[in-house]
Amino acid sequence: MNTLFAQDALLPTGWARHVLLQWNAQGQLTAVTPHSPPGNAPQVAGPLIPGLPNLHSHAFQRAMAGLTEFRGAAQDSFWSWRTLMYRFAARLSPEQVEAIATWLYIEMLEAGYTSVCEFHYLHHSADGTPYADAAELSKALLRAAHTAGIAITLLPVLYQTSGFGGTPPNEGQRRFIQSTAAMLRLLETLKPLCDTQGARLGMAPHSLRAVPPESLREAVAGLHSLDASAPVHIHIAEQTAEVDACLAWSGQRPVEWLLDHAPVDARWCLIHATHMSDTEYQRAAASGAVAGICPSTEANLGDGLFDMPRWQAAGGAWGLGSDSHACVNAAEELMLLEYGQRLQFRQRNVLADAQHAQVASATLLQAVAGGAQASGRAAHGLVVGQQADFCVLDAQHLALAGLGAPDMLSAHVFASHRTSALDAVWVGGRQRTHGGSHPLHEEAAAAFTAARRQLTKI
Ligand code: NGQ
Ligand code: ZN
Repeated sequence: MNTLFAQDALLPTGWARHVLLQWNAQGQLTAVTPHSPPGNAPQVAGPLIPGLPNLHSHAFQRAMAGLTEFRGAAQDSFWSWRTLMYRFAARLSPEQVEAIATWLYIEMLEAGYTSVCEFHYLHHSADGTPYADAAELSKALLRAAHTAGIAITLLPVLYQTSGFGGTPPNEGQRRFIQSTAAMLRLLETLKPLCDTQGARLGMAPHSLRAVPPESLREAVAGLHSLDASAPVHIHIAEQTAEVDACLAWSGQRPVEWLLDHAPVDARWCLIHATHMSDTEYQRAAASGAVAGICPSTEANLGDGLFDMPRWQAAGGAWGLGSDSHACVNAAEELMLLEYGQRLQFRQRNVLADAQHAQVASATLLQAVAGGAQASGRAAHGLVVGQQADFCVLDAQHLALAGLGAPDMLSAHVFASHRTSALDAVWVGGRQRTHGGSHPLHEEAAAAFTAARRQLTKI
C-alpha cells in the first residue's frame, strides 16, 4: 500500500482538503494532491500532519529523567546537574545504552517525532579505554533506531578538553575523549553502515569548551571530504558562564568566535544558541545555520530563553530537540516554546506567522523545515520528493473530537498536554504506530525498566 487519502492535511503551504498521497518503494512522496477523489486509497481517520525531526538527543539521559530534581547544593545549576549526569554516564553498559535508546526512540515515534539526530559522545568503556570495536556504542544506537523504525542522523561527538584554552579533560569525561584522527577513523567505519541502514552520518564537535580550534578545523574538513553535505552540530552558548569563559579566552562571545573561525553555513546546527548579542542573532541567521532549540531541557537546566522574534525577523531557520529527554513529546515542546516567548514578552500567539495565524501550524511547519535541514534528510514535510514521514491525529481523542482540522492541531499542542492524541505515525511510508502505540511498546518498556532498575540501585 503506497497511497493514502486524508480529509485534511497540513502541507508546507497550509491546510489542504481531500489530499491524496502516493510514495515509492524508497518511502519518498511521489504525489501530494489536494482536492482529489479518494479513489481506492485507504483513508486515514484524522488530519495528517508532518512528522517532526528531533534535532538533538542524548539518548542515555532518558533513563535519568526525574532523578536530578532535588536540591543538592545551596544553589543547584546546570553544572551541578552535569556532575550527576557524568556519574550516571560512567555506569552505563552497551546493553543498557541500547535498551534505553530503543525505548526512547519508540516513545519518540509515539509522540510525533519521525527522525532523530543523536548527538553521541559516550564512546568508550566505563574506565575510559576504547572498546575492541571503537564503533561499539555507535552501532548500539544505530540498532536501536533500526529496531524502533525511526530515521536517524548519527552525530559522533568530538570531545577533547574540559574548558577553553585546552584544559585537560576531567575524570567524568573519560568515556568521551578522542583524538581527531580516531574520530575520522570512526566516521569512515560508520559511513557504509549508515548508508546501508538509510541513516545519515554527520559529526558534532561537542562545544568550543571541548574542542580546540585546530581540532575543530581538521574534524570538519575531514567530515566534509567524506561527505560534502554532512551535517555539523555544536553546543554553542547555553550558559552565561560559558559565554564569559569564551570572552576571557578569546575576547569574543562563542557564536561570534565560531562565525569568525569556522565555515558555518546551512550544514550547521547551533544547539542552544541561547545567549547571543543582537549582532550574533543577525550574523548567525544570515549564515544559514539552523538554531537548535530544546525548550523542555533548556527550562529544566535553567539555561535562559531564546529570542524567537529576533531570530525570525533575521530570517533564521530553527528546529526542536528533546536533548536530555526530561520531556519526550513533540506537541509539548511546541507548547513550551510558545509559552517561553509569552512569558518573556507578555504577549499571546507570539509565534504565529504571516501565512498561519494558528501558532501550532506555524511553529510545526517551521520546526519541520529547520529540523529536516539540520538532520540532512529529505524530511521537509508533505511535499513531493520528501520522505513520507507523517502523523495522523486521533480525531476521537476527547481533546480533539468534533473540532475542525486546524483547531485539532491547536488542541493537540495546547490542550492535550501529556496525553497522546496521535493515532498513527509513519516513517518513510511505513506505519510505525497503530492506535497510538508501537508494536514493540511492551517489550521495549520492560527492557528499559530493567536497565533503569540496575542503574539506580547503586
Ligand atoms: C551534554 N547537555 O553534552 O549532554 C550537555 C551537558 C556539557 C546539555 N548541554 C554537558 N544540555 O554541555 O558540557
Ligand atoms: Zn546536548
